[in-house]
Amino acid sequence: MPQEPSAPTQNPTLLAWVREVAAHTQPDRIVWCDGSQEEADRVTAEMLADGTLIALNAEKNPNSYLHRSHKSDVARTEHLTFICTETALACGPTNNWKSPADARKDVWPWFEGAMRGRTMYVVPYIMGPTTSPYSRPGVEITDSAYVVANMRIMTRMGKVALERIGDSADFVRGLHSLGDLSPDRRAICHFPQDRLIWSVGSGYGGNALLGKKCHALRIASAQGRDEGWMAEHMLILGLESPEGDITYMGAAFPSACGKTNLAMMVAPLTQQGWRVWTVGDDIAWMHIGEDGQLWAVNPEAGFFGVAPGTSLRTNPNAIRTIEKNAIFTNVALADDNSVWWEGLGDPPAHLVDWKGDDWTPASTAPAAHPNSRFTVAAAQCPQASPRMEDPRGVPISAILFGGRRARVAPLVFEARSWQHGVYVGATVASETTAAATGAVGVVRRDPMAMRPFCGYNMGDYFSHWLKMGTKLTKPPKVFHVNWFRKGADGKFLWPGYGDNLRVLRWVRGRVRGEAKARETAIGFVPEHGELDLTGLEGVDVDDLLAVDNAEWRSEIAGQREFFAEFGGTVPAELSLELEGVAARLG
Ligand code: GTP
Ligand code: SPV
Ligand code: MN
Repeated sequence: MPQEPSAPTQNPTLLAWVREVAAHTQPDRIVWCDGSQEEADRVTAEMLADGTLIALNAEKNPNSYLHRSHKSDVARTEHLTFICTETALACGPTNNWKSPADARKDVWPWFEGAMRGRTMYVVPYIMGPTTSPYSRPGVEITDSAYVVANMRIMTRMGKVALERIGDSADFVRGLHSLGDLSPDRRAICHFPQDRLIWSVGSGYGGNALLGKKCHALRIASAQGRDEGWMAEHMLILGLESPEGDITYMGAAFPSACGKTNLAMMVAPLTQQGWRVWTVGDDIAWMHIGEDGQLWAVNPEAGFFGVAPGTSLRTNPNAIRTIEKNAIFTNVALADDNSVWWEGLGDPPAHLVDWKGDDWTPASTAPAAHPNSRFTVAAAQCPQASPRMEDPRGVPISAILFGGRRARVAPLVFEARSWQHGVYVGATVASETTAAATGAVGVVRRDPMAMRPFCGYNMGDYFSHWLKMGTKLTKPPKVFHVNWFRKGADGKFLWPGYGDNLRVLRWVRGRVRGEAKARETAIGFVPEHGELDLTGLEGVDVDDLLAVDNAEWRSEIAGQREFFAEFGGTVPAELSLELEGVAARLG
């Protein structure tokens, strides 16, 4: 057993857990993280010394670093992610189930001695604005210095969190070890009833930064069900009009389907006077306010954003945000120690790719991993909303669901009601992306973009959505968008990125009762001429808004099959909405 340093807390629950974990994992040393600059400098220096980090060009990327993760550990591993409830029914058909007893039998032994020769970091953190009543603390124990550095950016970490926890036992416990990084001994287990997470065998993103998907979505969604609030895979943005009013919206798109980009969007020149304020880019915690509206806070303090596709043209705000103090993971390294990824611009004649091998423009494999990412403080975003730290959050007037659909889903449509909107969210389908391991480009159902992140049976989750709606006197209007529709030539029909503002303007218009719509079988689409297309050339908006009844009839068949997988836990209201659409399609 290592010598226990004088712990900066007397919290009996926390001390007992740290002791129990140390006895089992047997680290060489225990470090309690305080979140100070001095500590960050020390941890960074250690990672530079052992090769975990590579320092980037001090002029082009000041105070920024590159990390290359293990080649078999580059994305979330959904097939190794488990919800450990007593019954399989509580977990539901969209999650992998492991009983708590089986988790203790199968996974706990992988932690035994796992931290030998390593440092065990105790990382207290807060998800949510420091003084918000909606914020929730957690403690992650990890043997990865990279995780510590990322958690410092992504959460309010250290002393401030320990103070918030005080002597309370009410904090989420997350145990993380790199283990031997073998996919054969990798598991990410969630125990919603115990507010506990075990993650072993991966050092990457959502598998390892336990405050993010594990706590702020899987555990928090179960907590929200119990306590009457919602934890969602949503960006939060404020759309400011030339008149100065701001409409706040939440948008749930599956992983790598455009949340960061929409949240940070810069309006095209032809849309002068409009601007978007970023409140969050990945997760929203939403509560019912005393005014009967839905209020959202961003539980995170940073962005863990997809690098490929990010450029001055597509997302100038992101480029400015990552100019300094950033950690890049699995991007390519140029000869001058600056970073590069597909979509950034023309590649230099030589690069070192994400695996550490030489790369030239003649190489066939991508230089940056398709799921390579940047970690950066949200406050560095030039359009960071002044409300980002508001303890009450922001009032949400519209919720957007969306996915990547080459066909079927039009550019935008509005749901008929909250209940119809819950059905629209529950039946979202999207092509899979590199954000998780497995095949890319396969259409699957991803309800509310939460399929990989819901900590309980999604049928019950749909009921929770319906129940929240009955308590809202002013529920947000619900929309579905699709930036990814393709033409017969296989090219995107819509320019996307900043031009998505045109769709947000119509959404605002609908919220305010100003914009006109036309009814279709699936919902309301913009009336002709209602989308401002000034300055856009060669965009066939009729094609983009088309609702093909034949395509939708087979879509409905797929939705019925999906609901049937739940064996009766899908609320009757949603089947009613489904059959309503089917009837209107004829
Ligand atoms: P997670 O962090 O995985 O939850 O993803 P995200 O939803 O925040 O996705 P992000 O905004 O990082 O976008 C993922 C990829 O989609 C990037 O390569 C973007 O360049 C691309 N993308 C984003 N918005 C658009 C768009 O409007 N049109 C097109 N064609 N591509 C887009
Ligand atoms: C996602 O996959 O939705 C992400 C990245 O936001 S990760 O943190 O790896 O989950
Ligand atoms: Mn995400």
